Amino acid sequence: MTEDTGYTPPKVWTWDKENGGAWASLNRPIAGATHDKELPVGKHPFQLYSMGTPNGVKVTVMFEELLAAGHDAEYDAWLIKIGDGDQFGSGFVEINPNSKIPALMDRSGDKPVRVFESGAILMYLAEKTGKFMPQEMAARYDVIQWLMFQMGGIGPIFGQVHHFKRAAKEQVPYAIERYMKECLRLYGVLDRRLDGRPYLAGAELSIADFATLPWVFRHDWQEVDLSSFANVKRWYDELMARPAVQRGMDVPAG
Ligand SMILES: N[C@@H](CCC(=O)N[C@@H](CS)C(=O)NCC(=O)O)C(=O)O
Repeated sequence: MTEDTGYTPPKVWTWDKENGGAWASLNRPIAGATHDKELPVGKHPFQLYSMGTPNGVKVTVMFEELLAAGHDAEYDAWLIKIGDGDQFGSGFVEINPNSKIPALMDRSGDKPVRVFESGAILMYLAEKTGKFMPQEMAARYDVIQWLMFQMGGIGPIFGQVHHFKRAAKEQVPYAIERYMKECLRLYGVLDRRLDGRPYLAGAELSIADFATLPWVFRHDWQEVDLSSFANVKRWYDELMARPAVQRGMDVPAG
């Protein structure tokens, strides 16, 4: 049974005002570009339009790891300020109709290729370079399923934890408890998976690790004590010690 909070949802919901809270200006039920704005283009083959959020830095970690491994993965990283609404500019929406960072334009071939959704960008770069995702089918699906676990589980749930703990205009115990329980359950899944395995997909470092690390990096926001998850902590400390990971976590600033 739902408790009476004094709020009755309208029969047909319409948008008439902002909802309050730190990110209220982004929370609007409209799709498509709101203004004309071309995107800058630099000299490197890859143009990345992004910001230093967990979904953003997973791609810069991948680029920095590719460069460290000797791949031709030079990129320009352009800051898209989501708090200022840059993601609703016409040039950005042409690459990502969903108006969310990160978005990638690969200009290395005859025709430019646009890719949005951070998981798809990681797969694209892995396939293009043959790095951080194996060819053999079973091993490849070990990577893909842990990447999807991050995209469909960790990202959305940890994102709601961050929202309700740090950005919501009021503390909503029901929401915080619901998402914290699921967040801790997901840490438990990661911890069990990493028991006796160096990386999420098994023996080899992969895009599944790059996708998950930036969300675990925010354990202080979630107020999760990593020492309660010893295998996650061992994996986290090892990855965070990698110079390429450290460089990737720092670009693009914002
Ligand atoms: N599933 C998407 C999520 C991307 C996403 O939520 N990006 C956030 C920043 S982490 C964003 O751009 N928010 C802007 C908005 O909601 O308007 C992905 O992984 O690429």
